[in-house]
Amino acid sequence: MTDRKPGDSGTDRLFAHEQPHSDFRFDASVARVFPDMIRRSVPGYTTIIPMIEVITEQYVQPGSHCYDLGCSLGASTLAMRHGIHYNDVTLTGIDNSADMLERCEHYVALDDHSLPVTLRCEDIIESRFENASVTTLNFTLQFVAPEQRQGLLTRIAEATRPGGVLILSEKIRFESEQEQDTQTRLHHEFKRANGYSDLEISQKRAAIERVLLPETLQQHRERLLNAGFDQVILWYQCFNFVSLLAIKSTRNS
Ligand code: GEK
Repeated sequence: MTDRKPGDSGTDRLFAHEQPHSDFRFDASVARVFPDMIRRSVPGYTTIIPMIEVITEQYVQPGSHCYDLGCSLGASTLAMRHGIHYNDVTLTGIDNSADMLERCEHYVALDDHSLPVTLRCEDIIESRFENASVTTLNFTLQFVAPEQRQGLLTRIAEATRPGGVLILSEKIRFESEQEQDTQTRLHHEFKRANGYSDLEISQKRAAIERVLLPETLQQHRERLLNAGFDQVILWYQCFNFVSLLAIKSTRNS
């Protein structure tokens, strides 16, 4: 198709032409344009990434493990890496898309930080976590089957040290139909302002509808508390996209 190298990234035109419906998948064509796609589609993404570095720096503990679950091309992984100033900390990025991880390896290699990054191609539902201080789910939980979300978060909370955190960013939905409509319209305006056509917006929406299943802020809060986190803070919101900080209290130590 092109002679681009794996580290190159293209402009997202995946839904620019009329095409038969198929569910969205994190395949090679998505991996090729992913940095452009996520920046132009997710309000706040370009703010959240550098803040993941700031939050990691605050909560990482010496001798602990850090995890980036659903790491894609490693933007959140590298933000975490730059926030880690202990050389006895491990950082692991996990994704179940081999196409994404293949490109992720190149971005990690191009990055100038010395902390080793381990990349694992696996389903996070089956991953094992231990001795964690900072774990990130940056727009990944929304792709996990709803009935598997509580179990995953409980395993993360159990593996998290006192004083450790989970950074959880998600697209959310709203109880109020009126707010749902307004926030969705504003999100689509954001995409239009970033150069997506009405056709691209509607075809992407149809492709992702059965794959990305958003929940309300209250559902997320309750699940995180049930999982064993002690405090849940909404630290960022832009339209229907939020990021939460779930903290495991030091009192349990
Ligand atoms: C970033 N965090 O740039 N197991 C492993 N990986 C999964 C699973 C699963 N069960 N389900 C989905 N993924 C990144 C962005 S993108 C968000 C994360 C988006 C992976 C999937 O392959 C994809 O790479 C990632 O989660 C979600 O900060 O595209 O909106």
